[in-house]
Amino acid sequence: MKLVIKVTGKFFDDQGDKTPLSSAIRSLVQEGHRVALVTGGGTTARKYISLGRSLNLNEASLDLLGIWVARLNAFLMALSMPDLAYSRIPESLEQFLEYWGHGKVVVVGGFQPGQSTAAVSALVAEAISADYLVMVTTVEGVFDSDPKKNPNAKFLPRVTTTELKSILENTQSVKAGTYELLDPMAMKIVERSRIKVIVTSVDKIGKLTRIIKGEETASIVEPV
Ligand code: U5P
Repeated sequence: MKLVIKVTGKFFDDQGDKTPLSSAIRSLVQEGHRVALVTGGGTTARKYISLGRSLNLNEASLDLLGIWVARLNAFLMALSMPDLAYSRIPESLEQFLEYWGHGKVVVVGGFQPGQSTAAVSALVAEAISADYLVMVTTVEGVFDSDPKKNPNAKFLPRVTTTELKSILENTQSVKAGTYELLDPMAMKIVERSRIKVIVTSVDKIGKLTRIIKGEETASIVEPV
């Protein structure tokens, strides 16, 4: 299968063990899957964006700071898998496809301003006709409200893009560093190409193989 794994930038926020991610990618490759990995910018991106705001930078410049941090996380992961991953981090979809053609895992951060790395992952998934786009987040999957704020939030094993849009509507923002699970651009791409999206948590990173087989609880987003 062709898989795009999008990992939240928050995964890179602390000093904890990062090997479960490279091990999971290694297992997927050993099972015969082709894998693209997309890394977010996390708190470091937000820190630079807020430094930029204090210097009165415009939104495009703030996005560029976020892109550079996401690329730094991508570079970290590529360096950690020298035998598996292509050594360069693509800066556009064209470059991604060029590197993908070499047959290795390609690790991606940001492309251009105006979107999040979720959009990058959707674009990449679309461009390679991925079987699944797996969004590895800080929560177990999709909930009907933010489980970090509402202890009664209900877990949704299956959700349509229409339902997800209305859940995200209140939290969605297009300011640098504040995009949520799927930004409007990512949503558009997922819908137009009917990309199958699985949402799971970083705690389950070691179970990616089982998640893809549907043997572990995760949320499936159905494009409508
Ligand atoms: N970003 C972009 N374009 C991209 C990827 C990321 O502008 O293609 C910027 C956004 O400001 C985003 C930040 O909020 O980098 C960090 O990415 P993320 O962790 O929010 O996905």
